[in-house]
Amino acid sequence: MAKLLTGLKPTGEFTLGNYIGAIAPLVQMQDAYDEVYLFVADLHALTIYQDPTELRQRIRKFIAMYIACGVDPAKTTIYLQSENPYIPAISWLLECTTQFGEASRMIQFKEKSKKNENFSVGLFTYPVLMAADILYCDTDYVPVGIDQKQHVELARDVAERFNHKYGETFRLPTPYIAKEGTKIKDLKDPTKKMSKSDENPQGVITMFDSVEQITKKIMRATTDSETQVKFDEEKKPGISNLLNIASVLSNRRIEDIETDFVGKNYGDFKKYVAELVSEKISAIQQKYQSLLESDELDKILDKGIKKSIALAQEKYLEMKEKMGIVR
Ligand code: ATP
Ligand code: LTN
Repeated sequence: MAKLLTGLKPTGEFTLGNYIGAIAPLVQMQDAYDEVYLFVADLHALTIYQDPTELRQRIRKFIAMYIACGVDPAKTTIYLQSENPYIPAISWLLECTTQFGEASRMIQFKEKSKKNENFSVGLFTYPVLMAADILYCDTDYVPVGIDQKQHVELARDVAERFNHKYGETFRLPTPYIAKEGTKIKDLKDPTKKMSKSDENPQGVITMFDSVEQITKKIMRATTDSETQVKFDEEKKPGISNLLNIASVLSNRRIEDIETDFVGKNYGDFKKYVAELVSEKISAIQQKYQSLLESDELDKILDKGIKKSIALAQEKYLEMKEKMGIVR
């Protein structure tokens, strides 16, 4: 009974990086697992202030986008994290099993707290809430981008500690990284991650961009002063990033794509990548539009949350009992 679970924060637009790092691997694997869970991590979004009107719209957009990207609601349980009241309750029990020191080592916290002078306590406890998301339903694998690997490992450590202290309660989760090192980089600054909360939209492709926008962004992507289309993340981060994107979207090996462009210039290569990305995103957008307007989404979410609550309630009661908080 192998299980798979992942979630995305509805902060900013859904990016090509999110699609490649988290959703595409889940779509590929959804048939191979007995149970698959995918949720919108709306409680996680609150760790950094979000405009409530925008957040409300975005949550629905994310759900429609999941399904448009190929997540099948018949196979995958789709839900909103905030509609399950047992998840924050489990998170509290886990906070008391997590060491301050280990939580302090989280790189994302260090980076985000540096950027934000008045950061919230939630930004610090965020990985424990994530551990609750992962552990309540005994997930085996968590498909995430490489930046989230440390958080999944924390969930595993906390689960192990809980099992050791209170008896076998949780399955130990493993991060599933789609392809070693697949971290889609910003098109303008290919040394950093393509991120939805980025200030410069020119470096970020969102799943809502038009063909014109996609083409413009890719044609203007930062490259280097050489001419050879070759994968070399150190010396040619821009070209390597475009090769990564092209390889994932075309399901072809990087070496084969390199061979196609021997003797050609960066412009030809960029045009190829722009066409691949545009084709993929346009097809997804067509499905997305029709979903957004249908009441199908509510039915899917109602079904998903019912299953999620039943599992979380059971786990919460088991944890409480084992920890000694009973009447
Ligand atoms: P933020 O910029 O607000 O931190 P984000 O764009 O990093 O947001 P998340 O919600 O943190 O997005 O990530 C959702 C999932 O997408 C995670 O599994 C994350 O690892 C993955 N992901 C995000 N950006 C990329 C990227 N550039 N390449 C590969 N995977 C990514
Ligand atoms: N922290 C993740 C989103 C997230 C998640 C999860 C991913 C919240 N809970 C559980 C996988 C499993 C992020 O920022 N991308």
